Amino acid sequence: METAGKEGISVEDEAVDKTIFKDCSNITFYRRQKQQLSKNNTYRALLDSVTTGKDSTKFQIINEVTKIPLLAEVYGIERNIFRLKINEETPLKPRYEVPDVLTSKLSTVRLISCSGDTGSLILEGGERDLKCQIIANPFKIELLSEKEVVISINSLGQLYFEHLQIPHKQRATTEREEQVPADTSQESQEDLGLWEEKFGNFVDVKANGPTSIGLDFSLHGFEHLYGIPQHAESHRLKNTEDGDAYRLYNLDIYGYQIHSKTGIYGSVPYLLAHKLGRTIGIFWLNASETLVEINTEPAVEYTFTQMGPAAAKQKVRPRTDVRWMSESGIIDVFLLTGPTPFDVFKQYSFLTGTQAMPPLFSLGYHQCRWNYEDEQDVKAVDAGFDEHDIPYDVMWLDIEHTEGKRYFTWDKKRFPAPKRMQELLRNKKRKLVVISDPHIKVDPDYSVYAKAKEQGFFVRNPEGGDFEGVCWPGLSSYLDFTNPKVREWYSGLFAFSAYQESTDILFIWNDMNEPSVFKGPELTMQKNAIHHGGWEHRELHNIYGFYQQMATAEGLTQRSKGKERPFVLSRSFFAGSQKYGAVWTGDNTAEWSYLKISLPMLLTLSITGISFCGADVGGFIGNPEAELLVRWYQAGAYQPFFRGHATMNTKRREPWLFGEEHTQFIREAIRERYTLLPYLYSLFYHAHVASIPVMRPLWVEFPDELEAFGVEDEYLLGSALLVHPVTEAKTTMIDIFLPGPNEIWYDSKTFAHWKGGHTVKIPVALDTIPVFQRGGSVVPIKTMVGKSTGWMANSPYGLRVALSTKGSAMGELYLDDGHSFQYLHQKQFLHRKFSFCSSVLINRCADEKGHYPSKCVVEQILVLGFRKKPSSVITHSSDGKDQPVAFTYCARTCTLSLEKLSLNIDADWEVHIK
Ligand code: NBV
Repeated sequence: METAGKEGISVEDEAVDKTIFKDCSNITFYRRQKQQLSKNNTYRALLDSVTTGKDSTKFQIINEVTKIPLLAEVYGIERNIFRLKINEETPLKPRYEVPDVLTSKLSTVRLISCSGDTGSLILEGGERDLKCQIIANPFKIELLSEKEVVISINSLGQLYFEHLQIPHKQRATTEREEQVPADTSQESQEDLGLWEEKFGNFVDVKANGPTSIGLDFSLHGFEHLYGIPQHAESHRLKNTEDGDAYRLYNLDIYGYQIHSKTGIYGSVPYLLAHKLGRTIGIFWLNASETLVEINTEPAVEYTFTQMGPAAAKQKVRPRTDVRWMSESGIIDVFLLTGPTPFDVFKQYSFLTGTQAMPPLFSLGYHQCRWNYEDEQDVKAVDAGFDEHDIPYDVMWLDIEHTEGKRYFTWDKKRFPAPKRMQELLRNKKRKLVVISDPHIKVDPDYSVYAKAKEQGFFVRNPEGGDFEGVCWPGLSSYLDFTNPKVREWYSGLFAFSAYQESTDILFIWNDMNEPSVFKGPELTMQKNAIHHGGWEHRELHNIYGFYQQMATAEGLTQRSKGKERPFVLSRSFFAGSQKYGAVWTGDNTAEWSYLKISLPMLLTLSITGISFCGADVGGFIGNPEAELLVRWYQAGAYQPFFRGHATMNTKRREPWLFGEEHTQFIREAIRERYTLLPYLYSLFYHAHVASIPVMRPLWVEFPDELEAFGVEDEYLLGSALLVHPVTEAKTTMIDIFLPGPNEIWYDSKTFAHWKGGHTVKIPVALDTIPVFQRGGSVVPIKTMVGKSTGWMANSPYGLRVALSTKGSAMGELYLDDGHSFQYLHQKQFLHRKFSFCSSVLINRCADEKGHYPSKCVVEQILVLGFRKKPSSVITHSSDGKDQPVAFTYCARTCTLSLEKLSLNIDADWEVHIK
């Protein structure tokens, strides 16, 4: 095997070498910012400098010690979003402002200064009663809603801004010398890494000196915070101890530790806070290394007894302080004011875009392994699924499929006829995904390398040559995806004419795009590498992978002349990556604890815009025992991206290798996934058009229920299914919290029901997946499962109707061709609405704009919670024809089942139960 080793980590050795990765004590901008705290460096806003333009209100803020002014700008943005930018007024050169993340449709709302005294200024302009108060001395901003302070900014005085300086050598005679902050003495330079920072054997030479920024936010009344992926941590953010901030720095950490605030693979610098009655969001648009500290002051209640017999009570609201610190760039922060969780989701997607609509096949099951060895292996595994009657949609090929890790090529010995192999898969209505990493083997005979080199498309080192680092192919250069020309060229590499032996069933997987550099500091690119426009890598590290996925998705779209939806899985990501495809949680381990942590990790991604996410089923590293593998398949079947994957040197673990009983349980889990695809696809449509996460933490659906705020071992898939995967070995009983005192929940297998608002204990066997359907919902399913989604296009539908306590239910179905953009450009889609009320189920059009002829029928309707045996059931079609229907009723479970129906999915009809 021609594979370069990763320093400090061998594939056999599964422990993370901690000396490779930094903690806060090794991060000098963190130490500098912490030191500043003690110095009482206050800022004052100069309110007489205020100018109000069409888009923003500008004013100066001045540091009381250094007297250097900063320029602050406050913007009102449609949908009740505020933006605050703080930059140097006259920087020596421009500071990095993150491009390409914000959607182009952003429009500002003119803010009007409505009142204030000499010491403050109040701005308003949003649709609701929201005001932004700028307080001059010390500088502070308060966001008010109905006179209540929701967020205050810089109330702890942690605004921090390191101004660009002329490097030492040139500095002596310039007038700017006075502007250098007092703590840049020779002594502190060494300690605090102003111009140079050491870590292990690595020295980061900083051409621009210290450039870090920071700011604090106090969230009043809030003690539940979520977001800022990616960490292998709980869903609810924890308070950070000194030296233990959440780190946002995209790193390749093989077998990452769980319950750690270390940054892994991707970063979304965005958090949400929730309390009874309000949800808010803070989006810190910065792509450099970022740290977030969180500190909650709990609510306190004081009782004054001296005031007479009726003791007076005074309550101080809880408060959470959040401190953001970034290594460079500017302060550019968006306050999303909610007030509901769904409003915040909309506000965030208004800024960064919504989830791309996935092709239907990509919601099926994916089979991956590092590596499927050769064409024979692929054929055998593919046949194995059919032999064992297990559906799957996609076969994956890892790095060994290439000629010496030269992406876009094939290892001719292993894969002599890639097109033939793809035809085999195509005939089975299946797809292929192959890997394409961002490092390019240094080899003048490799055309991708030669062309990129010739055009100057690689990231450069500070001396001006191409940056070269070690990765899988050995010595490699890294494409500079931040350059639009490089992206355009790279996209072109996916054209059928350029990518030899590729066909339209081949899709792409971007790995190692943090980027991973084996001999680099923290296994990534040195921060002083140079990108397009002369920007240092430090400015944009966290957005590198985002750009690769963007260019890849663009390439796949272009190869079909804009007709077909792409599918791209990326390991690294940033805010807005949802527009380009799916992400996964990287190199997890085959242990129960990793199965368990996958839930909060995916919930966190889901609420930060990235609905299409998953974790390697089975655990990438190590060998899962049969029970763990079964449980992982059961969990994965109810998660958005569903892929089994394993590292090399692990035992083969295709679903049928663990004995008949376990094969059966895995088969059932995967088949259940396929049954649910109409529901899941409809949820993705809502994520795509309305920014509603597919996988939802309980607090999102039950925002008024305190008990739901900390739940992370169960979640809602859409609003109708509550899923509580089993994540512990040998479980025979499980506690399930069923939220909502006015809700009723139905066990999706036994149909037993419970009132919401408490925890129930239910027995579980190895084939039990605890899933509960919410009373009041209709879930569309497929009644027949095929070999893959392609085989199910015309298979019939079923409706699972779960009645609310009032005897009603609602649900939807979205469908289209499952692969093209016709739904968008030609409105070729169907959107149906099902409602059940007064014993009548109605199928109606939910969106008249859409048209899509479908041959599918609804053949089965199951009504849960129907209290008495009906005397007759009649279907009523739109042409006025009535037909009696046979039914069965079970009095014990209160279920009414209608079978052998033939009701067109795309027609209006009613079912009357008498
Ligand atoms: O390409 C090989 C693996 C891949 O299978 C895995 O999913 C990625 O997360 N890749 C990492 C590189 C090797 C890690 C040891």
